[in-house]
Amino acid sequence: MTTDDDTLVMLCSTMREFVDKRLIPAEEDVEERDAIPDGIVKEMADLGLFGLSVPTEYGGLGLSMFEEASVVFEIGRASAAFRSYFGTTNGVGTHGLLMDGTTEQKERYVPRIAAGEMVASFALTEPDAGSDAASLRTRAVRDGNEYIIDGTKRYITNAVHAGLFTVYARTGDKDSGSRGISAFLVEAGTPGMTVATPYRKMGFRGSHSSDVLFENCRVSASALLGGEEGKGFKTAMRALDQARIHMAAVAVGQSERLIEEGLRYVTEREQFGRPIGDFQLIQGLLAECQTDALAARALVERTARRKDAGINVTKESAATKFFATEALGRIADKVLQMHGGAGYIKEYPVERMYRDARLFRIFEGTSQILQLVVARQMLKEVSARG
Ligand code: COS
Repeated sequence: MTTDDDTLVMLCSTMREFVDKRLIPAEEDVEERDAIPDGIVKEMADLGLFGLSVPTEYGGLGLSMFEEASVVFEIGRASAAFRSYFGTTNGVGTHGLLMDGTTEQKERYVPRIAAGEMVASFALTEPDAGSDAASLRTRAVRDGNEYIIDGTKRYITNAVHAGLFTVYARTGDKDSGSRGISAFLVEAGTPGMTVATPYRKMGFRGSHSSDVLFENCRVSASALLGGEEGKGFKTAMRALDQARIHMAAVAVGQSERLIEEGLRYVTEREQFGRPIGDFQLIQGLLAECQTDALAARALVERTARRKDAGINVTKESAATKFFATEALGRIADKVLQMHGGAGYIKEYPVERMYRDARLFRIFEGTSQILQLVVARQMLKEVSARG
């Protein structure tokens, strides 16, 4: 741990208070207006949420993975849109830069990112390259002291807010696979780059995802992440390893909030002359939800501690996101069921949370891709033992 236990407890209780007093009361407004109020974005920046995992030398909070997960359990209780606003900046949009960027690249961008002055976005997915990330077709061709980028990126979260994009593009030939992919730091407003109107999604209102189009977009050769071609795919995979632990922690926060909502409802709602929480079938649902949430929390904590210990957690982070997000799906469904008809109308947060929960099993690796990552690592471990 980089922070002592008391400091972490204080930080988490500050976050809990912020969620209860500022974020939860603003949820309906965010849902209605499909936007996070500027004042709340500023408060999130002031609390350091854009730089949770950024080292203190760049102005971040410098939290370990365990500490970051502890904070995210709290923030994750609020509508997922709030976390999403700083999520790419604190996560996939910045991890690659921190892990593989040159000193100049880090000094140029990371302090502004950590201060919340520059939103960072992660541009990997394409119309024909989602789960099969290594098949991406966006090209970056060297031309003197510049690269020319051409291609389309899809479903890029926070693209409309971003000041910086880590764009994954092919510098090798079309058959170069994962080894022909490089990462570029592209600033918003670079000529040749266009951010499309955000998609209308099932949930996550207040969080925006758009296509980003590159047409003859020239960037300086100094935008090549780490100054070396062909390293981009591994950068993206390592960034996702870390981001999946963070995402699993958000899923735990959402699960715990759903359980709070369920408990409130079953203790207030009366049928057959008693609160419905008195009935054993409802108690069964409560116990299943609680068990799933406890198991997910324990798994996130274990994986985070192992990452902090310097252990490769590719397998564990995939398993953790897989379990925690599937658990969230089960919990959202059961808590809605406890609400009966009330769960299907917009007056109760569970209706929104049920729709939001669905995305967790898709972004930053679908459950199916995560299963594949886990099983492949297991088989690799067997063959390494010989
Ligand atoms: N960390 C470091 N290196 C990794 C890695 C990781 N987690 N995962 C893969 N690599 C390396 C491999 O070791 C291999 O290196 P060598 O070329 O030196 O052997 C290289 O990257 C290619 O790996 P692999 O052969 O496993 O790539 P595949 O194309 O077969 O599959 C999957 C990779 C499917 C796991 C990958 O494409 C993936 O995670 N897809 C999902 C992407 C995703 O989550 N998208 C969501 C959008 S972002 S919000």
